[in-house]
Amino acid sequence: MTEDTIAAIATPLGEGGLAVIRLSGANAMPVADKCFRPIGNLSRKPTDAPTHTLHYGQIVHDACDIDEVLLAVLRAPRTFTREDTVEITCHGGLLATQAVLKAVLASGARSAEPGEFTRRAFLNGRIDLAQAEAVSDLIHARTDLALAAANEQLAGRLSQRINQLRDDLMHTLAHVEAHIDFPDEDIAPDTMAQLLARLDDALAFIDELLTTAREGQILRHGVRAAIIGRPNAGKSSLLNQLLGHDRAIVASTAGTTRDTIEETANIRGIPVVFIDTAGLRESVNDIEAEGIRRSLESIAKAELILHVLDDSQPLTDEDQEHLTASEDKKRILIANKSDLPSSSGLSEAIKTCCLDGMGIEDLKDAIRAAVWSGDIRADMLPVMINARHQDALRRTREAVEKSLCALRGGETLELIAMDLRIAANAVGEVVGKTSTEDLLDAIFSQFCIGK
Ligand SMILES: Nc1nc2c(ncn2[C@@H]2O[C@H](COP(=O)(O)OP(=O)(O)OP(=O)(O)O)[C@@H](O)[C@H]2O)c(=O)[nH]1
Ligand SMILES: [Mg+2]
Repeated sequence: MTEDTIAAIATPLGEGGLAVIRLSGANAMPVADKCFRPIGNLSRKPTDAPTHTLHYGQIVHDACDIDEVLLAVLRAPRTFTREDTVEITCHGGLLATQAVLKAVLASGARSAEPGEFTRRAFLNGRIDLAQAEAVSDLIHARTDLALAAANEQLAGRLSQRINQLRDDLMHTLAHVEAHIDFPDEDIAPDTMAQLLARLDDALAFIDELLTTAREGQILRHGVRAAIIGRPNAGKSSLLNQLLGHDRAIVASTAGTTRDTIEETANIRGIPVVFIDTAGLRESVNDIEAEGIRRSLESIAKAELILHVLDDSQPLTDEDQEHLTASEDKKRILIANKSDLPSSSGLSEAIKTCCLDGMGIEDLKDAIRAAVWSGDIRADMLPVMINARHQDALRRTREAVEKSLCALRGGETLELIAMDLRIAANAVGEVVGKTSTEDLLDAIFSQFCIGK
């Protein structure tokens, strides 16, 4: 497979000033030769061009001129894939770009699979698996914080820590194996203490990494926050304030919102998916009843509840009921309509006025504080593991714990070595030191074509 020369459009499909078509593989230059006619004294045909140079010319197909382009010649190994690479910058627009790609494919390249460029970068040792995943995170990042975390991972911050952990485990394994070779000698007490201490350290370190999983999940997928409360409390007004534009219909009629409305906003760097819901009450008609059923479903699925209460009126029995119902959930109470005289008796609520945005900034701080735990150590901030890393690290932890128990319990060294090997393999999965085709397929198929 990696013998082929692959090609794809690397820029988003649609209308744009320019688009880039990327080719990678051993035959990238000869393939490009066939469809590129250099123009002017300074331009060369790709096979004759020095590396990292740019050439002006025409893409031709079946003796027809297709597009006027700039063609970059990038020779291995100083390229993203570590293979010979050609990047053709052509005119944007769906048809023009596709015509250039067609000419390239007709010259002997194959269409790239999703993520295949990045997969080659991984297979050729340019980046490890955690870094490859960071490329995808980078593309999909929805906030500056998510982008920063993806960049740190791409720069290898997570990989460094994972490699360190794996090295430590391998070191301990080597130590244990050395003793297996000399069965007559017992492990000296101070050596034993050292081994135990090392494994304890490894466990503590794995736990540190695992604490970043929730935040890692949040940065990649966002947090779901349901805006709930009785009709007319100001839920839709609050959604509009949080988004900064009028998304939902606001009206003085109770029961205005029927269907749930979902919108994502960047709240202090965290992608938050807000769900505006139908006001909760004993419903009087079918449509509203269905809306309320959906509200309850959203509440069940949300990680965070924003409970909007009307500060200008006394709390009703229904309000109390809903307060009790969401007691076990992470929630923020909002005393809205605080421009009017207060009569709700709410003390621990954030006061807002959705007519002028008063209190919205405080609410954003509270949302961040509620979903972003403060327990991540400062030096762990560049590290935000994903669900796959979490799974591998949990298995690592389990195996390290087993080997610790076995060591303490005086089990045979073979057994301890076996657990340590399982641990080292599991942690190696994070950076792709141990990986299967299936795993790679699963990861890279989530990429877009051209990446
Ligand atoms: N005085 C005052 N009125 C507000 C405030 N926030 C919302 N309102 C008004 O309250 C009414 C209801 O607002 P909505 O945002 O539609 O309330 P809701 O909770 O979405 O209502 P339903 O969709 O019917 O459940 C509208 O007339 C708003 O203008 C506020 O902070 N102060
Ligand atoms: Mg509403």
